Amino acid sequence: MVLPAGAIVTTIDVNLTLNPSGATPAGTAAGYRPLATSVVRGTYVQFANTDGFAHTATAIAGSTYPAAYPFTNAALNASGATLSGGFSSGSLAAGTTSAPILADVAGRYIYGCFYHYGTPMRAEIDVH
Ligand SMILES: [Cu+2]
Repeated sequence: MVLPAGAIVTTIDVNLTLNPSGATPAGTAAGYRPLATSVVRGTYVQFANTDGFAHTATAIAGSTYPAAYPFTNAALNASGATLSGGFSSGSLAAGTTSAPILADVAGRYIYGCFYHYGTPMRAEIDVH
């Protein structure tokens, strides 16, 4: 994906080994840093896996973390160019970074990891 000139990209760190867990408006979260990322509408987010093993960052419907496991195997494939349209980083190998995703509509977007949702590897993006 080629970003427009002057595009602002916020990188969310993906690391279940090092990033602390904590409370967020959507519930208890872990594995991403920040656990609640605030971005301005019209900017982009991307996910950088700095861990030693694979993760995903995959959209979850709703605005609080569901108790039941929310993903299908589709999470393992990269999809989605906008937060509002749903997205997945796909399976991000250690040391890799996802495609940028446009923060197109204000709101709270929750997401989590296909492999470690129960850890609880999940977080939120708040678009203003
Ligand atoms: Cu994970």
